This record gives sequence, structure tokens and C-alpha cells, in this order.
Amino acid sequence: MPVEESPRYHYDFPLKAVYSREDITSFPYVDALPGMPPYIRGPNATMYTVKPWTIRQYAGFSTSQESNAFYRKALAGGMQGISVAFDLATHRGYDSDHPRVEGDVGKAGVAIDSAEDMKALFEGIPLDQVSVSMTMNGAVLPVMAAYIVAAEESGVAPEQLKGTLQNDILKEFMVRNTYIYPPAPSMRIVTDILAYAAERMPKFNALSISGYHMQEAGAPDVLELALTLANGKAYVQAALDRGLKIDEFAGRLSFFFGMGMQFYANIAKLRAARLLWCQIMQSFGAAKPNSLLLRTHCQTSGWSLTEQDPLNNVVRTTIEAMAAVFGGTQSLHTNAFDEAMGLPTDNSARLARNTQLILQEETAICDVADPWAGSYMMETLTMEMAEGARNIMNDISAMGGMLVALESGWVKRQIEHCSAITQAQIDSGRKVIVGVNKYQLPGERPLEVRFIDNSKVRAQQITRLASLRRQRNDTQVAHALAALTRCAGSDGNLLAAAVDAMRLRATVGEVTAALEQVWGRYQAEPQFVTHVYGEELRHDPQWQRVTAQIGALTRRLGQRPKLLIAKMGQDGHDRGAKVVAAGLHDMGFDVVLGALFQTPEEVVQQAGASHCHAIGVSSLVAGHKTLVPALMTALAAAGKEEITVFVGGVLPVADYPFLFDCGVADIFGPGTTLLTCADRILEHIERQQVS
Ligand code: SCD
Repeated sequence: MPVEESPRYHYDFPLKAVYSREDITSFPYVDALPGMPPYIRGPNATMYTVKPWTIRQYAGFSTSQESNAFYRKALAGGMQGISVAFDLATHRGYDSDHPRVEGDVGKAGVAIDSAEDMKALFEGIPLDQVSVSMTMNGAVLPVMAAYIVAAEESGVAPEQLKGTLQNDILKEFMVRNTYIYPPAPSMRIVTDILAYAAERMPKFNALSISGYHMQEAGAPDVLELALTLANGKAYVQAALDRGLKIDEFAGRLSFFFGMGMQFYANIAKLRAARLLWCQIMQSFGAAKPNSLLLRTHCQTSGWSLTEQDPLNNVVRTTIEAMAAVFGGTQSLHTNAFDEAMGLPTDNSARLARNTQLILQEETAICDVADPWAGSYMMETLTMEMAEGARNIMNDISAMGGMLVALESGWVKRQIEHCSAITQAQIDSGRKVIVGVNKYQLPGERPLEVRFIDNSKVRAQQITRLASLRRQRNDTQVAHALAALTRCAGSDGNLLAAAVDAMRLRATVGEVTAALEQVWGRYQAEPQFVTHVYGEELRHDPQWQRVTAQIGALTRRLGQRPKLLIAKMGQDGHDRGAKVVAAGLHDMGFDVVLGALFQTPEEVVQQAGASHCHAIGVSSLVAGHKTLVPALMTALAAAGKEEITVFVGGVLPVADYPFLFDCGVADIFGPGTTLLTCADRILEHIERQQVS
């Protein structure tokens, strides 16, 4: 559904050419010290001089055995903490043998179906010594439970576990889309986990409140900051409402921010984040110093990586990593330069890790805590960033709080609005991306990318699941699952009940389904913003030519050329799909944005029922080699071969011939401007009308 809304905030902080003492006279915290409230300068006094940030590379793919081998090699090569990426089937609570996840198993993360897989994932890794972060939000109960069981069976009690669980469901509803249940029960899960950890896991960070994904979806730094802290407030309130005491859990809340190419702004963002969080926690009555500290992980921006001239990405990642470090991050992931094309190879993963090792061991960067302190510019920017985020948070409070803002669609619209403007600025050349819209490299050479044989991984997982189900006691499992279902409708702790079930070898899918019986599965309504992209570009000559051509075709067809933008499988990365929908709509196409998580058959059904001329498939997590052929088969089965199919997103160039052979009309890789897409779509629809 297209939605119109005019912009409300100015998200840019234009820098002045020169700053002076006068700029910071009204700032009360210029003399603050690291490790002292309000912690602008860092959560501890000595910062990296005593312990540098943790080099924590987010990784996982294929089976637990293969990911385990990768972790061990990376730890031997200098990685200091593990950060697990799960596949999308696991995220969405489906076992690997579920028909909806045929294209997702083992792609973009490791497949985990049970405690057995979790044990294999950490085989030979001492969980009381190596801290493990798990990016899990939707299927957080069975996955966390499997981790607790795997640790327990290797002799490590929950009390000894150190690490982090993302467990941040609010931002899933905003941008990342790996939710399973509706918002209210999802919040109950978060607080049950916080309660369990407060009682039994004193070293574990049971919630990582994440802004990174908002930035990746298009939020500028100040919006990312405001929304993240507002989410933090919502979680704290929910935990208090559940009866927890603030100082029982606040000291183990953790954060996660994205680091983009706005170098100064990103440093200021982390400094401002610590200031604001300290003030927020004081307003909740927190008393322990640890409760006031904002500790954070950072990741360099995946969105800023380009497929074109990809070695430029090494430079971008280094700059972004330096911003995180100057901002005082506690832990950092640096992206591999080939991540715009697919999963990193061993070599690119090594280079990404070495980027951090070089910063830690070859420069003097770690010798000074908060080296930007006292800079007129940085202190001013920190102040402006804090003020800007405070204004947005006040507006959210005035709306009735984050859940109200979220459910009204306001949050998504703010982010999508910004993302449409950014795309328009790139397409018009006003925002320069070196190697993409300026200084292009003539004759790009395709890069080698890691290929995961998804059908092989899926077959292996299915065999493991069958053997698990043969060996366990089904009656006991059924009892544990029934207890979990009852717990969802009453007051017990859901994580404790999930641990009981996973210990008996229930699967991720079964635990998810046991709760789904009570809460159902949430389906968001697809929407995109209109008149933002078009407004930015309407004076552009190419825009004027393309819109005139669409107008002419509309007159010939007697209707606007109609497109379904489709997302198949469990790939919820929808920034690209939404921007494409917004831009093509403004140019004059009739655009239907399909729901997330569709099967190929559902896409064909919708395209046919809404009389589309074309389907544009958006694929970002490597499911295209399974899902696109399935879509073409479904089109043929429905007798709808006349519908033209385009594919766009993160697609290795080496896969293009395969997709063309399947019958795809055109492929739009990263960096293709929307005006170019429109030109080529028009050409194909014109040809379709002639034939
Ligand atoms: C540190 N320590 C010090 C010190 N520096 N002590 C004295 N002086 C100093 N200078 C101590 C700390 O207090 C702590 O002790 C211990 O050393 C470890 O340091 P830390 O700073 O807490 O570091 P770490 O253990 O690495 O924890 C960092 C976070 C944690 C708190 C930020 O939550 C974390 O690791 N987060 C990572 C999350 C993550 O990987 N996310 C990936 C998301 P104590 O332990 O005693 O306190 C990926 C993602 O979503 C990708 C996108 C997608 O999938 O969509």
C-alpha cells in the first residue's frame, strides 16, 4: 500500500568550516572523564589502554560443523569473540525440512534445528571462556535454550556463560523482519529472557538493543540513535512492568550501532548515546554505576559496500572501523569487502579481521582514551546529536511511546522516507559513491564468492533431524511442548520451559509451533512511501524522459504498466524492494508491493490475480538459485508465462547465466539506478506487448 507523508525532521548536521571555544561554552560536559558519569568519554576509565575492543566477526553458514571449523580457524587467526549468524529458516522458527524454507537453509547463516546442532557448533570451544554473541530475535526461545543445553552438556552452567543475545524484537518489526509472533507476546518473550538471565546468568548480556539495522534500512545517524534508545526505554519499562528491579538487569543491557561513512557523525553518535542512556537510566531510578553505562558493539555498514570496484570497500570499512574505535566501542565487526556480492571467502574474511588487528597492534590508537575529547567540532557535534535524538524521543513519548509509534507505522515511514531520498540523491549523482556513480572502473572483473550448496546442506539437516526424532522419547517431548503452550497462556517463564523442551531434543520448529498455537504468526502489511523519490528527481532530464515514456506506454496500454515487487522465502531484507517500489511508483508504474516471506506459488497467484505485466524479484540472501527456478515453474504451471520476470539485489555475476537460462528477462545488480531499471523494464514490457 503506498503511503504519503511529508518530512518532519532535518537529519543532517551540516559541519561548519571552523569551530571555536564559543561553540562549546553551553556544553556542561566538556570536562567529563572516561569512566565517569555521564560516560560520554567511554564506559571505563582506561578504555583500550588496558583492554582494546573485542574483535568479534559475525559469521555462520552452512552446517554447524562447517561453521565450527570456521570459528576455530578465525579464533586461531586473531578473532577474540564469536558472533553467530543463523540462517533465515532458524530465525523464523522453521526446521530445515519445512517446505517454506527450501531456499534458505544454510544460506546467510548456519542452520540450527536442535540442541545437537548447537553442540556441534561449539564443539571444542570452551563456552566459559570464549564469549559468544547470538543474533537471534524471532526464534530466540528455542535457540537460546539450545545454547544453554549445549553448554550444560559440555559442563558449563548458565552462571558461567558470557556472551550476548540480540533478543531485540522491536527493531524486527521496524526494519529487519525476522519476527514470528505479534508485538505483545514478542515483548513478553524478551522480558522472560531478561528475568531468566537476571536470576541465572550474571555474566550474560541478554539483550542487545540494535540500531545497526535501522541505519542499514536507511535511517540517518540521529534517527538511528533516537529509535534505538527509545526501544531501550520500552524494554526497560516492560521489564519493570514484569516486576524486575532496575538494577537487577540494567547492568547487562547492551547496544549495537551501525558505522556508516559519515565519519565525524558516527563518532559523535556513540558519545551522545552514552550521555543520553546515562540520563535515561537515571530517570528510571537506576543507582548502580553499571546500570548507567552504555556498552556497545558496532558493525561497519553493509549498505555502504559496492559491487562495483569492490576493493574500494576495504577503504570504506577501515574508515568506518576507525569511527567505531574513536567513538569508544566495546566490540566490533568489520565487513568483508566482497559482502555486496555474496558470503565472504576465507581471504576476504581474513582481511576484514586484519583491518582490526592492524588498528589494534600497528597504530597508537589504543594508547589514548577518547582522543576526540575537547575538539570544538566533536563536542559540538556530540551535543547536536544528543539534542536531535532527544527531540525525536520526546515526540515518540508524546505519541504514547514506542509501541504506539511502531504500530501506527510512523517509525517505518520515517526510515523509508530517508532511504528514498538517499536513493534519489545517488541516482541523480548528488551523493557521490566512488566507482558507482562517479570515477567508474571500465571493465569490471567478477570476483570469486563463497558458494553454499543449499540443497546439500538441507539434505544433511533433514537426515540429522530424522535421526534426532528416531532417538528421542517422543512422549516426553510432547509433554514438554504442551507445557510450553500452557506457559504461553499463563505466567511461567518461557525460557525455562523452552530449556526443558530442548533438553529432551524438541526442535526449533516444534518449540516455535507450540507457541504459535496460542499467539499465531504475525504478518505485516507491506507499504512504501510515495512522492519522496520523485520530488527529489523531478528536474532531472533522465527522469523527465523516462516518465514521458511511461506516460506514452500507459496511453497505449489503457492502464499503467503494472509490476509486482516480490520477496520470496524468509529473506526479510526489504530496503531495496521498498525503494524500488517507491521510485517506480513515482515514475508512473502501477506498483504492487507483495508481502514478505511468500512462496513462488503465492507470488504467481498474486501477480495473476492483480493482472501484473511483470514481477520484480528482490533477493538479498542468496536464495535466488532455488527460488527463481521455482517461480518460473510456478508461472508455467499457472499458464502465466507472459508475465515478465526481473531479478534484483545481491546476486553474484557468475549466477547471471543461470538466471537468464531459467527465463529471467533482466537482472539488476547493486548500484543499478532506478532510472536505468525503469528504462529496461519499459523496453521488456513494450516487447511483451508486441509478441
Ligand atoms: C573492558 N573491560 C575492562 C576494560 N575494558 N576492564 C577494565 N578496564 C578496561 N579498560 C572488561 C569489561 O568490563 C568486561 O568485563 C570484559 O572486560 C569484556 O569487555 P567488554 O567491553 O564487555 O567486551 P565484550 O565481552 O566483547 O562485550 C561487548 C558487548 C557485548 C558488551 C558490546 O554485548 C557484545 O559482545 N556484543 C556483540 C553483539 C554482536 O556480536 N552482535 C552482532 C550483530 P565483565 O564481563 O566482567 O563486565 C550482527 C547483526 O545483527 C548483523 C546484521 C544482521 O544480521 O541483520
